[in-house]
Amino acid sequence: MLKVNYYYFFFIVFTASLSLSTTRGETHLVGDDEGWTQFPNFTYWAKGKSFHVGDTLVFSYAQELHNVVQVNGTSYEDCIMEPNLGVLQSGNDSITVAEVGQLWYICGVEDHCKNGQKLTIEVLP
Ligand SMILES: [Cu+2]
Repeated sequence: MLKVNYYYFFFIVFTASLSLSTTRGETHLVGDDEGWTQFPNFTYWAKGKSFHVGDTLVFSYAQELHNVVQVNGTSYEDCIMEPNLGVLQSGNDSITVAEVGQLWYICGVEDHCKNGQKLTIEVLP
């Protein structure tokens, strides 16, 4: 009887923590301490991380040097600034991920994207 209660208790704790983590979402500081700049490798940065709906991406950068342009996959590959998906330029931009799927971001300043200032992530449920 005692054993059964124990299992029940852990089940409750487990389910509670699970629902807590899915509703809160995780915050990812893009590029970690380096931030959103030209030279970190964002493919490397994203590797091994998982991104879920409800998570927040924070792009931190010097406002006069960079911006964040959300693009599609083709524009990402070719570094085409396609601003109709949105341009962020506050220097400290938070994006809360709302949907499952692939997301692409580039810096639209000069040739920063071609120098590697681009990030793509796959958002999981
Ligand atoms: Cu830039």
